[in-house]
Formats: sequence, C-alpha cells, structure tokens
Amino acid sequence: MTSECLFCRIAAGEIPAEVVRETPTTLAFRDIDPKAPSHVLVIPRTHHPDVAALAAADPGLAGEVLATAAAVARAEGLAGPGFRLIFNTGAHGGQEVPHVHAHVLGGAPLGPMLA
Ligand code: DGP
Repeated sequence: MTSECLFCRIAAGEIPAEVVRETPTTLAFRDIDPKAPSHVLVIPRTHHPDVAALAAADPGLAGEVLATAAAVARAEGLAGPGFRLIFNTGAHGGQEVPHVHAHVLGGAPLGPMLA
C-alpha cells in the first residue's frame, strides 16, 4: 500500500467505490467515468504499477486478476455476448492510474478496437 496511490486507497476502503466483487487478493469496482454500459476495473489489492510489473513479480496474482475479471464478466451478463478486457500500460498505452487495473467493458457492441 502506498498512501499516494488512488487504487491502494480504494482497496483500503479509504476512498469509496461501487464494489461489484471482492476476493482476498483482488477487488472489482465500477469505473467512475464509464466508457460502456458495463465498465468495471479489477485490481490486485497489493500495489504493482502495471501489468508487466505484476506478471514479473507475481504471475499467480496476475492470474487471479484475470479470474476475477472473468467472474465479473459472467456476473454482468457479458460472457455470452462478449466483452473487452484491457490493461492500459504506461504513457503510450494511455495508463493514467499507476496501479495495475484491468478494464472489463461490455453491454453493447464495442466495434473493432483499432478501426
Ligand atoms: P487508465 O487510463 O487505464 O489508467 O484508467 C483509469 C480509470 O480509472 C479511468 O477509466 C477512470 C478511473 N478512475 C479514476 N479515478 C477513479 C476513482 O476515484 N474511482 C473510480 N471508481 N474510478 C476512477
């Protein structure tokens, strides 16, 4: 936990969020600025700056983040119609919050990503 990290503070319950799923190691909550009808962020509770750092430091935990993202997609009704799972990574990847998070997006056709 770093006291300056927004998502560490959400994981600690210091900043409110609309939590949709919790496990001992991960937390899923709705994005404050949704880009799709269903837009949920999935984080590990421990601080890792991005998905590359997480995969290098703790691949098991990276798998738990993916498992929680898949469970969120099922719970949101996205598993059948489909969904998008994104890890923005670093400056060129458009990452704004430097605590690794998966975006789970769905609820409508999202179209080709790189169109
Ligand atoms: P990224 O650009 O990949 O780092 O996405 C960060 C996302 O975090 C962005 O979609 C908006 C969301 N976000 C930023 N601040 C908050 C917050 O305080 N609460 C919640 N629930 N989401 C936030």
